[in-house]
Amino acid sequence: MEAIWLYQFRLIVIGDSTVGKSCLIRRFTEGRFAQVSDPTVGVDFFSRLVEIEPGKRIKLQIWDTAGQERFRSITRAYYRNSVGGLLLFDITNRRSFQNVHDWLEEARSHVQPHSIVFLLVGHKCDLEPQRQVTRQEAEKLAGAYGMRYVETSARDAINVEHAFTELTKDIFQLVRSSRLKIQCLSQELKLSPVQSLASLAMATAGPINLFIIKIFCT
Ligand SMILES: Nc1nc2c(ncn2[C@@H]2O[C@H](COP(=O)(O)OP(=O)(O)OP(=O)(O)O)[C@@H](O)[C@H]2O)c(=O)[nH]1
Ligand SMILES: [Mg+2]
Repeated sequence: MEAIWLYQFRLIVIGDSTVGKSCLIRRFTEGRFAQVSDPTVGVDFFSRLVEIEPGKRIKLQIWDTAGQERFRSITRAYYRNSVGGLLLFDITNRRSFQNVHDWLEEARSHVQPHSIVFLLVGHKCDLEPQRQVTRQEAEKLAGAYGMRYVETSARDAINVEHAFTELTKDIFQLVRSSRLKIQCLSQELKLSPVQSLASLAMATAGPINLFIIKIFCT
């Protein structure tokens, strides 16, 4: 029997308040854009399937966090079980770009000794005339952190699919190379902390649903 999805990945979306995190996620999961978007209170949850290769589907559990400082103690708790993340800034808001470093530090300090695969996202790219951060400097910063850089617009649906799919593929590559600690949804399957996909496939004789939560720093 073909599995509905091969794996579940937990993703976290972070960045300053009003950079457009909730709108980006809603565009991806619900296919719509609302001009008026209330600030997120604490954390919201979304999910969607993505097909990364023909017949290979991944279920994404997406945690939409509040950018406002007053919710930081709540949002911190969600780093721990995330395998990937989108780190957003608004290309029309230089301050949100300057804060990227702090967001990354915050994330790193809460997932150690593991790490999260981040994608740097320059959002609201439909507002080109108001741009305050050049693509070159954002690419340079992403490169320095070993991340990819993508520019998106929830309003005009630019690169939204691309951003989530590329991040999912990057995580999948790590799964393939077995640099993951795997937590299985099925209680019957007793897995060692790190187990190669090949041995997993042999053990189960077919596709299984895995809940990928952690990546080892290698
Ligand atoms: N032009 C434009 N505006 C956008 C886009 N995405 C979001 N916005 C606007 O940006 C504002 C903030 O969007 P949200 O998605 O609520 O921001 P957020 O990052 O979730 O904010 P917090 O929940 O407070 O952390 C809203 O007025 C949106 O309409 C976009 O792609 N283009
Ligand atoms: Mg929000």
